[in-house]
Amino acid sequence: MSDIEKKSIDLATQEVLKKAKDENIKTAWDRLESQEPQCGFGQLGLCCTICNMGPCRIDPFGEGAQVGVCGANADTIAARNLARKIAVGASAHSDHGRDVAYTLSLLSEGHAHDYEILDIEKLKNLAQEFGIDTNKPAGSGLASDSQSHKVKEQIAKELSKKLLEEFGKQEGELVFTKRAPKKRQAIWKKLGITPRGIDREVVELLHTTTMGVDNDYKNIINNGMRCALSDGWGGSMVATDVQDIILGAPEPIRGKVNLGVLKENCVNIVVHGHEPILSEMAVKASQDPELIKLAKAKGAEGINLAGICCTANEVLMRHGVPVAGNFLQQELAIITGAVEVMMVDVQCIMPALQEVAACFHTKLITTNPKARFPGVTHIEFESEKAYEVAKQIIKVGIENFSNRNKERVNIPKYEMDLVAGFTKEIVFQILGGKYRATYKPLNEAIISGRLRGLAGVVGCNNPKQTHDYFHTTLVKELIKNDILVLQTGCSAIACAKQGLLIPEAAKVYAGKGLQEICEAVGIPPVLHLGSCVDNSRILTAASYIIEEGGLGQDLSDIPAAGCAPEWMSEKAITIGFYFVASGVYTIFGASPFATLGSKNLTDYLTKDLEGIVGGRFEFCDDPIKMAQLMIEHIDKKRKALNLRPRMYQ
Ligand code: SF4
Ligand code: MSK
Repeated sequence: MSDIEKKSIDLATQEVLKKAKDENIKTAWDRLESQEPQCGFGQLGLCCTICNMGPCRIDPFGEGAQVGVCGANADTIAARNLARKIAVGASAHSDHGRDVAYTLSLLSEGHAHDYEILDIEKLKNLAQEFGIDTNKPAGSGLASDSQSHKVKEQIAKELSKKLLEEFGKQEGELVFTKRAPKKRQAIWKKLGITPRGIDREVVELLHTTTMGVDNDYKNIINNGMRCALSDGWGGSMVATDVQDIILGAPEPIRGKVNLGVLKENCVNIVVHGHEPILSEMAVKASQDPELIKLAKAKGAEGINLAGICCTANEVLMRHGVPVAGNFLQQELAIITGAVEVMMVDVQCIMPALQEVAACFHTKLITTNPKARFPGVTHIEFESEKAYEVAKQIIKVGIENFSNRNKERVNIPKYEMDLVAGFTKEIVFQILGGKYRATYKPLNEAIISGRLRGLAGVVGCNNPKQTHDYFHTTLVKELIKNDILVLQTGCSAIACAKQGLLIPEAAKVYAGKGLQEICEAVGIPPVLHLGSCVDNSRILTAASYIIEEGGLGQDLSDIPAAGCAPEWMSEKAITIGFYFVASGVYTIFGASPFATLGSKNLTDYLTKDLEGIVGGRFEFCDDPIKMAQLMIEHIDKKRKALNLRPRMYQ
């Protein structure tokens, strides 16, 4: 295996990495090498920088210091480090949710003219969930759609107010927690981890993990779980549901993936980050006849929009916009030499992009006041003039087309088809038919053993692991064993590139039972549910499964497991914690988890939690072993439910 093959299994990535090497352009893999050996104390979670008496570190061999200056031991330090990552991850997703809810508020007041309420049914359902009467009171004088219904803007106004209150709530619990099965709600209540206001949970976790507050590692983790739940059943759910309302709920849609989606003769605009509110407008602007005309006048054949990371997943799910790549391909997209503009919003945007872009004609454009680079063009997004901003950015790309050095363009000829856009509602419809939407066929498939179980495989890439290898090897092994895989984020992009997200993949890779289901309903064996915040769709879908009946009373009863095989982001830690706290057995991949320096904490996470919340963590660095562990867990749950074994061996 060559050095480049060790870096990535993806042929497009390998090709561009060769180009980067030839042209002496550094990427994340090179920078990782220059960091090695990475700090062992940091890897073990044993370094503390919380106060200015430190930094302190605990000797993992038991010979040197076993406590910091303040007296904190390995358990406290490792637990605090981990909990702070949960708080950061929750803040990122939840701040995204807040911004989307705020856009809904502006829209309801007539200030965000470029958006409209596209999913009225979802708006009404959500309003009812929040106790808003969608009928106008008799004699209220409110303008109405019909005799008795409030206009959608009025509902949106009341709803956005309630949603925004979820962030600052001082009393009571998050409304979305009621979506969980009753038994799960009771577990949270008993443990005192039902999340309250989203901001409150983040702030409280930061408070209790500062110097001299919470010193009990178990208590720190319990508070961490409550904070994580405020993301999964709070901020992320707000983001997902409100985006569906104002951008439209996704439906299964075909698309293309990998660097080959960049077009040699077009102006290439790449959107990257997480929040789709602006990129949605970029999609519209890229189809603007006036801009297409301008692009043609500059010698291009047209405007080609493509995405990276989760912003890509969002515009793919709703419009079929091609995906240029996942996290580790952001620099590579620029290194193709064919990108006129990379416009970024927030999260997962490497600071290195500025330097890589400077090697080419590519203009890096920041759009969010929260995420800027020194010296980089900033065109600020405002909901009130979203389309105008999107047009302005695309114009920059068009003007930049003539600066492209054709000699340096090298777009790898690799692209793959995929189907995305599976939501909890769509699964209902596909499986139950339009007029009798139900999860019954899914539950029955699991009960009968045709389907062995379900798996959620999510998360990032990490240059410490062979790019995409863990995601695809694990997922292939799971579907071979009749496990239907639900995916989000960069993991979905990884598997899509290997052809696992097309219905035809079932025949090639899936076990007989899963194959029968995929063929009967025309779905791929791996379902793409969206971006990282859309992990909330998995939680709600799992709750529907319990509601449908036959698979236990609680989320922890379902024959299901989760995994983040190539994770890197703090957000992945938060997602892991809200899955575990919701009762899901969850495996984290090879990169060292910042807990291992404390045996007590590691045991608590990987053993004790199962008896407390029904889910637990596992750390594993081999994708086949990960699959075996997930299958063992799924079989254990089947046995507990008294289900017959798998239909086909
Ligand atoms: Fe050291 Fe304690 Fe301060 Fe951490 S909080 S840096 S362990 S003195
Ligand atoms: S983008 S959080 S690298 S999945 Fe959601 Fe990908 Fe991980 Fe960012």
